[in-house]
Amino acid sequence: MAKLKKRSWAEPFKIKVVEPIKMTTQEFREKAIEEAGYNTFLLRSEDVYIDLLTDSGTSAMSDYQWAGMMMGDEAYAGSKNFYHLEAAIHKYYGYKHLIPTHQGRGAEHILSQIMIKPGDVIPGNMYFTTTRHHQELAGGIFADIIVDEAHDPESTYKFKGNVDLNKLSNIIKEYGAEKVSYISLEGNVNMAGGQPFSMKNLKELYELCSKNNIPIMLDATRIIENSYFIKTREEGYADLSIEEILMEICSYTDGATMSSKKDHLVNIGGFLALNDDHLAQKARELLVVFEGLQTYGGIAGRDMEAMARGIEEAVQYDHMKARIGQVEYLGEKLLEIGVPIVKPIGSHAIYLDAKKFLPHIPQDQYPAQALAAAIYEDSGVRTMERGIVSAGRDKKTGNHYFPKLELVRLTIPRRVYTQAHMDVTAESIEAVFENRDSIKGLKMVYEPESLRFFQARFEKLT
Ligand code: P71
Repeated sequence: MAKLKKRSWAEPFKIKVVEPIKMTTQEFREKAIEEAGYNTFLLRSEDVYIDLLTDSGTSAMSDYQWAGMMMGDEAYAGSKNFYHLEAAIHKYYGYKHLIPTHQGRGAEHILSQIMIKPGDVIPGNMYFTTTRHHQELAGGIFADIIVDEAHDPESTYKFKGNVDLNKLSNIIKEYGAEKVSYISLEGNVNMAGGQPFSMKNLKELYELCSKNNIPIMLDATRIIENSYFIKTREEGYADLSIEEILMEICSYTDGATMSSKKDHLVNIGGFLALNDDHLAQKARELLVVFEGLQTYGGIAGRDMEAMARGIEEAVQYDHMKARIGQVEYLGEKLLEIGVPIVKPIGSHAIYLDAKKFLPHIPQDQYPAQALAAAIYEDSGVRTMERGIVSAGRDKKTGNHYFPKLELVRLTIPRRVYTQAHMDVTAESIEAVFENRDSIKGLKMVYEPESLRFFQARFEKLT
């Protein structure tokens, strides 16, 4: 027998329940995407074969989590599941106050309202759509302080989520530290391609912020995945557990917003976590107006239990190795084929570089949107535009933002698809790549005022 050259990862679970998915024809899909205004958000999920729209709320829960769902204490006040979740946050993240919210943007809303004064600036390592929107609704101005490498899909820098401290210093000089509400620091930066920051960079950021009395608020949505990258990519961290790395990250921050729909392996839920007593009190006052009572904040007791249990599972090394291993498997296949993708491969998704994929389509004809539609037409694989449509318009000038990154995201739900699904996906992308010259640009025929990507409608240009 040939000697084994490598030892593969495999999922640390077996499958107990399956959900059949529908197979459709090309003709059916062409009609479906046309009816959806060439917007993958407007497709019916039952018309999708492999759903790579998002990793948000799409995870498969474990039997341990499902068992927890049966233990839901749906009391209006003081549910025991709240205390389980609170204990999990203390144990794994270390924050003092837990303020549960229905999902991540609920936490962003409250954080923005309690911390941002009109005219303040909020520096961030790139932006996330809902995060920036809530900052702007509170009267704040977002300022991008991510390293330049993050805007370059070709750069293979290992920590493209890092903050450029010079950019931050310049903002502090320009506005004055008292005008900086907080640093909005995202783990595994979604819009940059799922790219991590390093612990070294965070420590330097912490020093600079401490000197200037500026709090750091973590977007912890994928911070466990960021912790895995620190373990596997950063010198000095290989022997630490994901748990230890996670706790160290949080120790340099003052609080966090969380969409549990990602790292925590649940279908709904999120929270705001804070260390400061006074801020937590202000947050709870808003919580009861917008979300729910302080011990449920818009989530059912059973869902809080599933979150608490999901956190325990998410920090397991074997889980992360398989989760990120699957994303890398798909990414490496695409690289072999020669498809332009953002490098290095991130934790939760593969991002196609639509500018390179479709160089004949100008950015204001929405190349990423057109590519996402073409992939659906080819195979029923649903992806998401992350380019000019997602970036929206500058409120002052009314012009489109023209982001450097014009991407299509193939987002992998956790514990849901198999390696064969990844193969089928890669083969579809290859087929679309071979026929790329025939793909046409789009015209926007309906544009919502904010977060337009969710509901905008398009027509094919001829
Ligand atoms: C994703 C999502 C879900 C989404 C949101 C908006 C547009 C399209 C898709 C949600 C995030 C996120 C980060 C880093 C906060 C939220 C909001 N991501 N921060 O990637 O990735 O959380 O959806 O629970 O409100 O598909 P929420």
